[in-house]
Amino acid sequence: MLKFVCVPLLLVVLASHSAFGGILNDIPLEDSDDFEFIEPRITCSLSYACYNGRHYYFETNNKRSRDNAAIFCRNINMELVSIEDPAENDFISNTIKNTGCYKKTFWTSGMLTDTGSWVWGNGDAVKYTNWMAGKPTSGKNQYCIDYYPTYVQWNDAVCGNKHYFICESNNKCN
Ligand SMILES: [Ca+2]
Repeated sequence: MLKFVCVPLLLVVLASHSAFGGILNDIPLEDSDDFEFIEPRITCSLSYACYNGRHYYFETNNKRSRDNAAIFCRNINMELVSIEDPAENDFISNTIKNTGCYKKTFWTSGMLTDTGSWVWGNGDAVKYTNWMAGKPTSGKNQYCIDYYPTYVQWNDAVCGNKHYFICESNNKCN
């Protein structure tokens, strides 16, 4: 008699388990407590920014050599960026980092003169610096300053290399 009771009971239990399993399988994964939401990686999307009352333009679509980047900036009434102090450097490096652009290389206007001194595009001497560790070496024709990816610190690079770049202007902004 016990066998006749137990077998139907076992069948009912198995059936309910199966049905429950079926319901679980029908629940979309994102409704489950086990679902781990992964933030989409922020893509680099950046153009104009305002700092200290001045406009900055971050070109993140087309790469140019250092000289062609300077020409591009002049054509939009700006100059390839010169970084005069830590605050300006922090604004630029933080803007690059916070917009997901930290994996890209950006030209500044800095370059090495024939006399071995670093100057900005406006002719001013490079006084404040934010070189990466071990830089500059000025080796292998690396005579221009860029922001190196990820570290977002300065690197000496071959001027003819094509990179993204940053322009700045004296135009007022808020
Ligand atoms: Ca500047």
